[in-house]
Amino acid sequence: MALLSFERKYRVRGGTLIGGDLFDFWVGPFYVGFFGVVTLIAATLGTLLIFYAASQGPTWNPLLISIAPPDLKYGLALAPLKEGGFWQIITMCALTSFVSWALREVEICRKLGIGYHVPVAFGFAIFAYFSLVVIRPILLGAWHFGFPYGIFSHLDWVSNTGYQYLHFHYNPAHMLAVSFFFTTTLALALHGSLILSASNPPKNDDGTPGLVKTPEYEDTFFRDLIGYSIGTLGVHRLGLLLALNAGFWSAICILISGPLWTKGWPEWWTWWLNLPIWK
Ligand code: UQ2
Repeated sequence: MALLSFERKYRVRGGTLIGGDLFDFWVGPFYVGFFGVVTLIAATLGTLLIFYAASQGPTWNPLLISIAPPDLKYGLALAPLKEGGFWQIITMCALTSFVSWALREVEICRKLGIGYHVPVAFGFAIFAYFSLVVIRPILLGAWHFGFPYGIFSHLDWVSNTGYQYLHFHYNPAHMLAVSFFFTTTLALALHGSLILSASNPPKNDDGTPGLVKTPEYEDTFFRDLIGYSIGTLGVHRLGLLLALNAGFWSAICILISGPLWTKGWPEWWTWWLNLPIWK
């Protein structure tokens, strides 16, 4: 089915969570919906606030602009705008816009009658951000512990927070997250290259285009190589599992740093080093 006739067939009324028919329309290629309106308002307001807060700061250098969270003394209270209040409102705009975006994805899934895998996956990314700027600051008792919104300043925050625990690579949840990130890139490299090898094969000897190959060729490649093929559906299940775990353990590794473990992460491993079996 051609793209346009497919869209005509599936651009159907209904599936909305809120607003009924009121926002159930498209602008050009984009489905709007109640959550499209909310996303647009929150993202625009947040972006304008970033620019306004930046205008109150000492620089327009894009690398150096930084909108910082409140001082420790404000605890979990609202702070004056120029002392972290901008950061607080920008954070609320960001979260509102991310969650609305996810719910707009849900409405599109409902219209199409497909699963909620994409919004669920995006939910893991939102959870990671939410962990950094809401859950961990609340557990530590102050918005101060959120990260600053600036290019260099957020890098400084990551480095300083890492060194606060002496060597963040010894954080077991961080180890899991990094391993999942690496395995995700391995899986996508294998999958992307395998798909291209079969769907965009070399030219024939006479210069005519090579024939697109079936999934059996993909299975056979990996069966010849390692005696196992995970399959065309399985590789996507694996990819989603790996990617979601990367985000999930990233969130866990920062949530346990401070709220659960305040010493250096290398010291956490003493339980293992002191197991009686080594004696
Ligand atoms: C596969 C398959 C695909 C793939 C890939 C594999 C036909 C098109 C990449 C091979 C993947 C395997 C064996 C899993 C590797 C495990 C990890 C943890 C990276 O079999 O089926 O479909 O794209």
